[in-house]
Amino acid sequence: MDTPSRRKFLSGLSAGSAVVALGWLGVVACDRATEAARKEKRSDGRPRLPPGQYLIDRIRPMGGEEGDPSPRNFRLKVHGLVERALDLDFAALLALPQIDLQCDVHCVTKWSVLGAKWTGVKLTELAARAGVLPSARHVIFEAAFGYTSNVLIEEALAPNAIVAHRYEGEALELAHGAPVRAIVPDLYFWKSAKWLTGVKFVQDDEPGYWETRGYHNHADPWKEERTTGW
Ligand SMILES: Nc1nc2c(c(=O)[nH]1)N[C@H]1C(S)=C(S)[C@@H](COP(=O)(O)O)O[C@H]1N2
Ligand SMILES: [Mo]
Repeated sequence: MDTPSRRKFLSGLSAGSAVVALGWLGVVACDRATEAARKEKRSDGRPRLPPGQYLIDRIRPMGGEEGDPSPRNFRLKVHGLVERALDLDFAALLALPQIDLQCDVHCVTKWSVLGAKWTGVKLTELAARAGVLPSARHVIFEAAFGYTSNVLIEEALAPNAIVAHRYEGEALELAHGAPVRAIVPDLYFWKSAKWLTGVKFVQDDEPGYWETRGYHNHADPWKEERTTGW
């Protein structure tokens, strides 16, 4: 049997197996990178890749209620336990000292991205300008439609915690929090509020959107603090 339809069927088969083989090669390459990252150590001695995570190349859009992406309408309030509250528009944010940050990102759904590049302003910069009071213990990130996340002040004021407006050299995309999001690389990514509207310094903890829905209050990827264990 060598009919046109059979030939079509056979060529379809080989095209199909080529796609399967390419997909398989991709998986193997990715597994190698994942294994290498597991063996690599960070400067703090922890493995580059936290337990249970696998590598992908670019952050994935994970949803959420999108805020207004227009820089023109953007305002960021830095408030709470501070000497002088700040209310910054986009130009005022860009006028502050900017840093280029390269960091690893870990999502609780188990993907990680190594060496993600961000541009923005350090939380320590905002804290210094607002004059954070010594009584402040936690930072609450506030975002569009009431999304919040809570971070211990010493973790929010780590040198790699920033508010970012660029990812991989481009203005932040809407799905990733345009125009500005928080980045706290050493905690699971849900702490990194997108469509950021406020940074509030408080004394008493205020568990946020996911933290009041069963996610772990602290979210350390190396301790796999994913959920409260429901
Ligand atoms: N405002 C806001 N920020 C948010 C969320 C959200 O729903 N709303 N989701 C969080 C969660 S659960 C994750 S995993 C990351 C995902 O960021 P990404 O979509 O840029 O990958 O954003 C976090 N920031
Ligand atoms: Mo998430």
